Amino acid sequence: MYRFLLAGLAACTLGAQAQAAASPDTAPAAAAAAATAPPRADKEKARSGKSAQTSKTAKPAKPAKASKPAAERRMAATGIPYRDREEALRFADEVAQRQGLDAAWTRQAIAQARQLPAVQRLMQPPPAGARKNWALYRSRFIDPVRIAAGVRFWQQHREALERAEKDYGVPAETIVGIIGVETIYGQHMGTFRVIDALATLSFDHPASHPRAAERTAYFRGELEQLLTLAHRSGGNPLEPLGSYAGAMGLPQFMPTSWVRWAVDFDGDGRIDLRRSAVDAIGSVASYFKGHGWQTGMPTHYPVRIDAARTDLEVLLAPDILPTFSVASFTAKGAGLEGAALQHPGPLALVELQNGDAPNSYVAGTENFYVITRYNQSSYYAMAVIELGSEVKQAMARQP
Ligand SMILES: [Ca+2]
Repeated sequence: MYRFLLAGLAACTLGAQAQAAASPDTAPAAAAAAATAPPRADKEKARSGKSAQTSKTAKPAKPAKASKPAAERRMAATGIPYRDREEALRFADEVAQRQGLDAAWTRQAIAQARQLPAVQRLMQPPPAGARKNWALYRSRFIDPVRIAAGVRFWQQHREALERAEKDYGVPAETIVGIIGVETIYGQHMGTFRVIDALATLSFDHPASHPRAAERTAYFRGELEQLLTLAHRSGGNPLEPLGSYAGAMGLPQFMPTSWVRWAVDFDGDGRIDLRRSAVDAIGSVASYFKGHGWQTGMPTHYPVRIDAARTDLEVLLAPDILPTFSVASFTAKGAGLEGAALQHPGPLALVELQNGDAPNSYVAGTENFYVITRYNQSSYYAMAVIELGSEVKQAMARQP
């Protein structure tokens, strides 16, 4: 069903799409559903499979009354088409004009997109003020079942992982960590129609979200890209399935990321991130390389924090953006040792809250920051790193 996207890719100039740096590029798993876990409010990362089930089984927020006609009840359960929404149809016209598409075609596509109450519910921001909980967040992604699936994935795709590391400099364990956290190696890729998810978030994003306006603009950009890809390749924009945020395939790429970073890594002439694990592997590596991954650089180092003398206020001010030289970092009371003392680039002090327990800290490098370009969350990045590491260790124990 993604064949059309490849043709779309062929028609597009790679790199022509501006990557929205502040936007969630992909929409993986866990955070939104976890009120205590999500480090930021912008995590549409509820487990895609879980949300998919939700979409199938959840009742609409206001169930239709029994007296309503059957068609209306069905509509409430499956979503209201955008065919009567002037704003949505105007958007279809604008996309047609901007992208040089057939306006009747874009209108027809948008008219068949549906507003999904489940998507709106899943996109609600977590309650403000809740302490985050790294230990809880970690436990959602790192467990024996997911580690075992990671070992099987690594064994099955060893050649592609090695080739990705050679071509892009991104270690196998990082790629294995991403695909495991995102979809458990393809087990939960989402069952929402991508056009429904993107239309709902473009025209009916929950207004209560603190960044609703910015995110509406972001999702409109993604919807525009979906339509453009489908139109240029003669594909059906209603076909692709994905998460409730519109992310697709094993690596949960959004349409703009697909256009810009996805690669045909198995060489069959098309890009298929849903059925080709090899394409997914190459595409994740390509994404990281494109976001500045540096070959051989660790993602983080242990750090010693001393409440009496570490200047946390200054060290935490830049958040996860690596800012401090080793000398500056240690002068502010963040203790490093061994290889960390020789680290050539800037570091960030990464704080992970543990609910009521003491915080955890690591010294994040520029490669740690690159992982957060996949999902802007230090908790997400640590989960990816630790899952990859656990799978790697389990691989080493294999006979
Ligand atoms: Ca391919």
